[in-house]
Amino acid sequence: MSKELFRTCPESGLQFHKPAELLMKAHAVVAVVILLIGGIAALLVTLTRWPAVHLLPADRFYQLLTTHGVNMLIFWIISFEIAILYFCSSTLLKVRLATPKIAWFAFLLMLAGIIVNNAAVATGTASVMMTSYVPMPANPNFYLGLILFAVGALIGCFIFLATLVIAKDEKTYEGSIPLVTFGALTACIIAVFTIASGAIVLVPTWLWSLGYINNIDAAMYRIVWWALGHSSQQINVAAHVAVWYAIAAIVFGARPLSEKVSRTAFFLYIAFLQLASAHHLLVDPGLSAEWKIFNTSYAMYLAVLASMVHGLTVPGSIEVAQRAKGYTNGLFQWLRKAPWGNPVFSGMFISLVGFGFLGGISGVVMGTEQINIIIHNTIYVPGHFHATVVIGTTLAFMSLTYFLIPTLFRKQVAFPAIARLQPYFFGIGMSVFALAMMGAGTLGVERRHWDMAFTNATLSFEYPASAYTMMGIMGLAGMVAIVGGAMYILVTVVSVFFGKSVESESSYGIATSRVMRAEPIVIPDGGHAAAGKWGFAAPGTFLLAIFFLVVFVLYYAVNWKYLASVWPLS
Ligand code: HEM
Ligand SMILES: [Cu+2]
Repeated sequence: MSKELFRTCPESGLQFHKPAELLMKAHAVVAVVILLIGGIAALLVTLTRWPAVHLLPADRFYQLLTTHGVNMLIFWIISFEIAILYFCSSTLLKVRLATPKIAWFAFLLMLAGIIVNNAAVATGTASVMMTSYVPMPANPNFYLGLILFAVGALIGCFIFLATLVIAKDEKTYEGSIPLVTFGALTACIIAVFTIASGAIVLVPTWLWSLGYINNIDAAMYRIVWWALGHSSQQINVAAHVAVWYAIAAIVFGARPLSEKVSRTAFFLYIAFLQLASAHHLLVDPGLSAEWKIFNTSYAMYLAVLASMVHGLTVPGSIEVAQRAKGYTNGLFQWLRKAPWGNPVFSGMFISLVGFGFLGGISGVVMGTEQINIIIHNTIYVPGHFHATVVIGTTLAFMSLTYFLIPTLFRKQVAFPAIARLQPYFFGIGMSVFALAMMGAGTLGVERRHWDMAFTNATLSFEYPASAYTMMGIMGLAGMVAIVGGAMYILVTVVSVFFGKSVESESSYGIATSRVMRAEPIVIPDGGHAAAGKWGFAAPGTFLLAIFFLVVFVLYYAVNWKYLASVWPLS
């Protein structure tokens, strides 16, 4: 193994394999360009759903909704995830990336897929939206683009796995792989399952769109499509949870409270997520009520449990690390004294809280067979998933970017004042946006509807004025979030392409990450002397968790009560 193929980052101590580094950069740059395209579509779509503006005509609305959904949920997130997989294998394990040449081939396939798919949507002949349910037909290139992209991503997953094998062979680490890499491995395993399901559903659909197959069963399509659609969300969750752990380690030198518990929680994702796909089929005919209730109301909770474990151990480990540094006053001094001006931290923490409170609680409510019907197919649904994939995943990836700019790209973060505020604009804007959508959805406003007023419809329907207010708040908050997204793109693009290079100091004083290098951190006294109240190592986090549970139980109960009122039996 020739040494000049590696460089060591002076600030973080991370060791980059140069061919891997180039690949990570390429994937990250493509991801950000896609985010820009998805963001422009987000702006236009939001301005249309905002009743006072109602910008686009119907056909453009559905076309841009397709552009937005596919670019954001598939191309942006997965491109960034491939960069994360290469980082978590090659960089964290200090090993060469397996087969960089094939990795470039995979990159090109993904890029070709993005172009082919977007070109198909741009012609206006593939406005079938993200879910592309048959028998609604799209231009064959819509499916072909997705297939090319998926094959590229699948190759990327195998390169990640092969790199782990090389690291094990060459003994570049001791003991088991670090937790962050373990999280990435979880994401990778789920991705292989997801992409296989994608192939099973999209290849026949592509052949059908070309005329080689004359019928695809709509119900069967939905079952297999959601094996893809839901599982891919679990890739995102595993990946952004790994990013949370990484950032807790980077910023605080925090160590997970219990590695075993965290690893077990990752394993629960692999074991239970496929069953939870059933929550997308809750009103589908042909599936029994028992099947739906078992898979969503029982099996799903084991995957939810895993997220709650991570949601507890990440802030818990930060609290323990902060207390060890002397922030021991009261229950929350550790949190008040956290580096709120560092976007690596603030973005990650907003991501964690927003994902848990908004995404998590609404997800369980929606996933419960009985109360789902209150908000089924309303705008509550995008309210929920913007809390998970935007506040949870996207914001976590954004905060990681502020770490990668100095370490991977070797550039200073441009416009630090903007970077500092960015997570607040994006995170708070998105939170209000998602809550307003949930509010409007609870009042019945439909999802994916071009005109909530049903102008000139044969059967008219009047929403209460409050539904319009909610949609107005959604529009305004959406604009704040868009500004936050634009700030991110401005900072990253200017830093990476026009930024000053990093000499010896990084702009964010990023501490060396020991957990990511799988070495134990020595906190004086194991952190115990410094630790908390009432015999808890992390009492503040414990109190937050209790608060979470109370909110959770109340909201859940309110929905059952509400169900009784929307369905009067007398
Ligand atoms: C500032 C940021 C964003 C804004 C303002 C925004 C806004 C919207 C709006 C208004 C809709 C249409 C909802 C409907 O009519 O049913 C939508 C749909 C959607 N958004 Fe976003 N979004 C943003 C970011 C994102 C991101 C980062 C992702 C994914 C990572 C995402 C994924 C989706 C998906 C999958 C859909 C559904 C598309 C479909 O129905 O086929 N969005 N978004
Ligand atoms: Cu799902």
